[in-house]
Amino acid sequence: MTSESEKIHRVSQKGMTRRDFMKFCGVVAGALGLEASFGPRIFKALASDQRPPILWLHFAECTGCTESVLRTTSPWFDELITDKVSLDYHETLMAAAGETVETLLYETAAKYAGQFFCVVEGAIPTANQGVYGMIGGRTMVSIAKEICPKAKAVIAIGTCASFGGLPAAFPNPTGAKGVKGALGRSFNVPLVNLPGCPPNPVTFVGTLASYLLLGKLPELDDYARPVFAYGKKVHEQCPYRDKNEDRCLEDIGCKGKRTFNNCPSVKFNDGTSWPVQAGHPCIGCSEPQFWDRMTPFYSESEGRGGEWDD
Ligand code: FSX
Ligand code: F3S
Repeated sequence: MTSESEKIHRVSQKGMTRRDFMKFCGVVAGALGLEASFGPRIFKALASDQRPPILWLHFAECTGCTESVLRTTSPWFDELITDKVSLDYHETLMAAAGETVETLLYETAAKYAGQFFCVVEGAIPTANQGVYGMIGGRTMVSIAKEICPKAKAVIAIGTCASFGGLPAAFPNPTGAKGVKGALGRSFNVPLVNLPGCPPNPVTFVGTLASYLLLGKLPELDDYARPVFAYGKKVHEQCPYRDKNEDRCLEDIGCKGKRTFNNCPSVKFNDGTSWPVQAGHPCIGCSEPQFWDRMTPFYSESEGRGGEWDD
């Protein structure tokens, strides 16, 4: 076990002071819609030793969601996974591979049934019994059906895992679906969708911090998205929304009016920037079917519908 002072020392070694860490906790509190005074409580929760086990499954995706979370500089992802949570399985980050770790996945899921968080990254191909997505000789859909129902909660990270995303774009030959769509109506484990292609790492950390702090998952909307992050449209928070403001990008296809996300307020890369600030229209990456509904990206017109099942 690591004492709080050791953790602060470790953070300092990486050039992050206690003050920076406290500031980050204030950012998480802000993202969660809590008063700044909750910052110290979040600090305490993140510095505790509760360490909920996490099994992280990779399915049909680009690994951008993991890359996004790896940019969680405050706390750094390695610190988050070693000190704050117990990441027991993550194919991209594990040094080991092969049968040994496959066995570990199923053994850990059985041992911690009802206690672990299952993070799913990527869509799940379902056409032809799921044969278009295989890992270690098993279909992704069969892996998901074995592991997800044993979890305390499933966090679908990214638009692919939430709604199908790019793999589900028309004509979707692999029958790719998000977690809920692939596992069916009988799947009744609490599910949190964190869409975004990729999602904001603060939203992921905020979801975990919310659980560590309050002992429950955050309030969710009808699409199972946390209200603290997806309660407002991008347009509502956009500093350039005045049409007379030269920076408004609606004429070149900005989808901020149809997209729920916290990008303008939380931003990316430790609050450095977000797509519109960088001069690019919002392409609605966190919405269901965005590759079909939000394209063409550089036009105000609405694209095709396409099939989407949760
Ligand atoms: Fe999807 Fe994640 Fe887009 Fe990529 O892995 S949400 S394609 S950025 O990253 O699943
Ligand atoms: Fe995606 Fe639009 Fe934010 S493109 S990253 S939801 S500004």
